[in-house]
Amino acid sequence: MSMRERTQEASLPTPSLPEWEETAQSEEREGDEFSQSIQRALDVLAETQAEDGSWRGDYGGPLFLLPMYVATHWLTGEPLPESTRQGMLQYIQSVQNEDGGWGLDEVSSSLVFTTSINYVALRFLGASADEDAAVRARAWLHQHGGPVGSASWGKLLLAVLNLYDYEGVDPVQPELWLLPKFLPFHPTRLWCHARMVYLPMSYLYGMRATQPLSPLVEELRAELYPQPYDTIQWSSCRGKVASTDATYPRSGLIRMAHKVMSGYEAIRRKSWRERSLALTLEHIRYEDEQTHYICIGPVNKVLNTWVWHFANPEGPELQAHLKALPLYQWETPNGIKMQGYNSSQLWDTTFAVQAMLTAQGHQSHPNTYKQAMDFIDNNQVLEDPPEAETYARHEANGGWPFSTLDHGWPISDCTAEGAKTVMTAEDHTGEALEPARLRASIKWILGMQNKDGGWATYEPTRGPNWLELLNPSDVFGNIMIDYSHVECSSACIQALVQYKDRAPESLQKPIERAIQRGVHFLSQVQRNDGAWLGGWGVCFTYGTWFGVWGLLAAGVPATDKRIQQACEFLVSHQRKDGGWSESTESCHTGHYTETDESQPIRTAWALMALIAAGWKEDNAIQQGLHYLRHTQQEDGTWPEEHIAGIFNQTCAIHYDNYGKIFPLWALALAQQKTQTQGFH
Ligand code: LAN
Repeated sequence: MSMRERTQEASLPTPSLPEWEETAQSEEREGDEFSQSIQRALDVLAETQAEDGSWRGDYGGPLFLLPMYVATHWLTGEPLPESTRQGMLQYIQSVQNEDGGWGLDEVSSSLVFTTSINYVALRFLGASADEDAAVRARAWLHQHGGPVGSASWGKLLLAVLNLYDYEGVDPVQPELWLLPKFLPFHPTRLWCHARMVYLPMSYLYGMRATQPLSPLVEELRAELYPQPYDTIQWSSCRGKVASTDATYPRSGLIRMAHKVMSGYEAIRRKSWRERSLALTLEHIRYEDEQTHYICIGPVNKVLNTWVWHFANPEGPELQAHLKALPLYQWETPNGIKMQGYNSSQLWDTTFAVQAMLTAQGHQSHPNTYKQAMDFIDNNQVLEDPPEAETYARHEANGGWPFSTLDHGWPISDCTAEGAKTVMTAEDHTGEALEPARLRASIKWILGMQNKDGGWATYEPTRGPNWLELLNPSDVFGNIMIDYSHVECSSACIQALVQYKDRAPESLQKPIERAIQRGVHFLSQVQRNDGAWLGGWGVCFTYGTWFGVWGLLAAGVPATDKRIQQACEFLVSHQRKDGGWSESTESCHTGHYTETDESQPIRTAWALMALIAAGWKEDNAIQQGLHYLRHTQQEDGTWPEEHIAGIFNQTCAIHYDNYGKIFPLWALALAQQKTQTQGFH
């Protein structure tokens, strides 16, 4: 049965004994409408493309970021423009929970950590302590014991602001960087994001960086705590975490490590501290310079700025940091927030182009297509970091980053999607990326494969799994080492498969082997119910889309049990209206959980898996397409949906452009399948 027939079946009541001509006409109408949906979605992409050829969008969501941004201006005395100040105030108030607190992200329940620092930010931005938002926040905070129960990051941030005593901060010492490199817990073994966050933290802790007291700080000390500030027994606050903040209760090992480190802190040698501060500052400088002061992520961006404020307040480093800070700002109708990265531009653009190519959008929207390709072309990393070994950097030549070349840290799946995009573009248009550059990207992918056959994010895994027992964050899961992920692995397999026919003889074998090992990894991490758990998108629909595409690309037949089970899993969660509605809760609990309504992006992910697998049962594809077509709005967009991204199992993050890309891609894929091979 063709897709048109099936779509018609889902969307129209079956006529009793239709004349064949009538059927043919209505099929044609359906087909036209289908094409129109695709055209309208392509128009939206064209209309929303940024000048540099990429797509930019809201990449916010975590609620610990903006307070850090605001505090940077407070610390350095650099004034915020008035409209920015107001926009930030508006945003903080718009994401306050009904109970008066703030969650880890825009959709989660209140934590002491984020409530404390958002409260401080409100006051730094000029809100008075008597305002309703502040009164409600204080009530929540006092009920939960005040900042002494904050997750660890909150305590350190408050300590720098002189709103918490360093005696009550669990130690994070710069001397760890002086340890021999072969130790499995040497900082260079950590996931680069954890490494780059704890690096400036250890500097600030090591020098006990503290802002001088001021009248507002005195007021805040009185407002934040349920008890008088001077009566707090700080050393007993170490290790204390309120139940709201103890998402990952501390292991015996980290408790023991903290005890040892506290013991060391009492007897430490001055010269070791000085040496380690100098060494960590050198690493911080390197990271700043390599990333043009953008830094690998939002947290180390702010913390590195703070480091320079204390280390060299009049120096050029602080100025360079302040200049780059607004790259993290994003304005929404709800006010101004700080984003989770300097943008998601490269990542979104590779998907947008792949969706366009599937929809033949390079023909209907040639300028949009060309500019997007230029962006991808201009943002490939073409050199390795200097002195990579000294600074524990993995090679980078050939990789693509998540945001921009200036940021510069390449990532496995961003590189794979970049490579896939340029190869698919070549297949469609004949225009190719310079072969040496494409080859470099593939070699980089090959060099990133882990021993388990999978791919992690920025670096091959460097440390043992048990390092997770030393996770001191309280609120984030899986941050200690760079783990292999289904998404990264699938994307890398797809890129390698696509490259195989273009590969020089010398690379044929290594590529073939890497693909087989990758397939082994994907099979290993598939769950018994057929699903894959996504790490970076919500959640099973996202992970399963990647799992299925990875296996299919590697030549696993659609009839294989692994693919069949994955499809059955997806179909078993399809709703009556044809859509899928998975919620962020799935990522926290590991069980498929739904929101109140179907969501276009999740629906597109599930459909893309089913369509690629040629799923025949239950009219599932037709109903899904029907849902997508009928939820598309007049202007070609889909209604805004629940937050679609996640990281470290707990924190939700917006991927604004996904709503423009994935429904389009799913529709285009369905149309392409009909045209090329009949639907099945
Ligand atoms: C990101 C953003 C991109 C994302 C994808 C490329 C989508 C993914 O497939 C691999 C992982 C990656 C690179 C990723 C990892 C975690 C990040 C960097 C983030 C979600 C953006 C912000 C987050 C970072 C860790 C936030 C700071 C918090 C810490 C716990 C250190």
